[in-house]
Amino acid sequence: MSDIKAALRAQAIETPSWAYGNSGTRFKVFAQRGVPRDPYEKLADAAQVHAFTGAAPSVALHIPWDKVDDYADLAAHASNLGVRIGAINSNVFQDDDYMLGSVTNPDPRVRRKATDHLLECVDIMDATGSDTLKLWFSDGTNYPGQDDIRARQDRLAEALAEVYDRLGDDQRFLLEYKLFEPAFYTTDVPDWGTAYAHCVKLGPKAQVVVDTGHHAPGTNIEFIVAFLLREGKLGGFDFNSRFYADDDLMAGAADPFQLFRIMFEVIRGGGYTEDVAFMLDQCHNIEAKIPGQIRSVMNIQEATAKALLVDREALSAAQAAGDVLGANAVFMDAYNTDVRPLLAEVRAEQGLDPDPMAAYARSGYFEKIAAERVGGTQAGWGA
Ligand code: PSV
Ligand code: MN
Ligand code: MN
Repeated sequence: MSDIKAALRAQAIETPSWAYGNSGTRFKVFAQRGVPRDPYEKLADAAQVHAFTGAAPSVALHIPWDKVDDYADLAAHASNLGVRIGAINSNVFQDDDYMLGSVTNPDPRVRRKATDHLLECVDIMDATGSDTLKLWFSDGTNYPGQDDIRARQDRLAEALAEVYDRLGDDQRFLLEYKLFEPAFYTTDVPDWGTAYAHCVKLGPKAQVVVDTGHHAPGTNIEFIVAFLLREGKLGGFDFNSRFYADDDLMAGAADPFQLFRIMFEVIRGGGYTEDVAFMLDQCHNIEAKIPGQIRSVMNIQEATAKALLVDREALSAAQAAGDVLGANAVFMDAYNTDVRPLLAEVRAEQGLDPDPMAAYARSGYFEKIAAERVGGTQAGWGA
């Protein structure tokens, strides 16, 4: 049990700056009180999540949503708050020029502009000390015949190679895939296989990131995780929940069993190290944002604790004996264990309140920001 506790204490879950701002759907953004007015205040809110969970020491930025004049100063601010800058997320999907694509656009001028943005993100990594660049491309087409599918892959490969060559020795990029949206006919990086193939060609500093909301319904995500880990190509996760498409709901809310199965494969595959980033990619449209992040972190911790509890020896023995029901029972025993008391104990041993949700609510932080901050910004999504 002491091993399990140590593993839980070591877990780090990165929260996204955009989770703290106002967000919504294309129908309506419901503004909340006390939301941050700039990236500095987003970091302050993220620091609260870390303060109450002890498990969220880094914060992902999204550029240009988090554009500031002095990134080193922003990183120093994070450090003063007890957190650090995590992945730099590029944004080549919210500019008029990108209507027909960014790095895969048929127009070389637009491709240049998009690639330059990605290179600028590497500069921001240098300035903030971030070691990870996250690349998601909304590129694709809406109609058959609209553009040459193969030429778009060539353009993508060219841009990725340029960014790859710009990375420092201790930097990497994670290529994110998504089945569809906003492109509805072809998407240029629609699945893990496409992302994987590009990353393999480029080398060890290119890895795949799995956003749990980016698959067709029914996709076995834990298989993808097992496969990518086996190939040394799993760079991390964008965790969130989905009921229908890319819903960006709280991790572990829609399908905690799936989250457990994913965490089991991470642990089984030797991916429970700092090489595999556990990031949240969520928006809290109707729920409070800081508590929404705290709840998400706790949900991931619970899935992780259950996955760590799987009796691997008993499981292997049952598997080797071809004992289908026995193996499944070992697996389900772990999943059906109530790990909340264990996690409460781990927190207490770390000097934290065993109930982060209640402790945050009692802290008065929300009342303070609601009074101080007027006119918070939108997260970028729903803008
Ligand atoms: C795209 O749907 C995505 O998952 C990418 O990670 C973006 O950068 C992110 O959403 C922003 O929320
Ligand atoms: Mn994502
Ligand atoms: Mn997404």
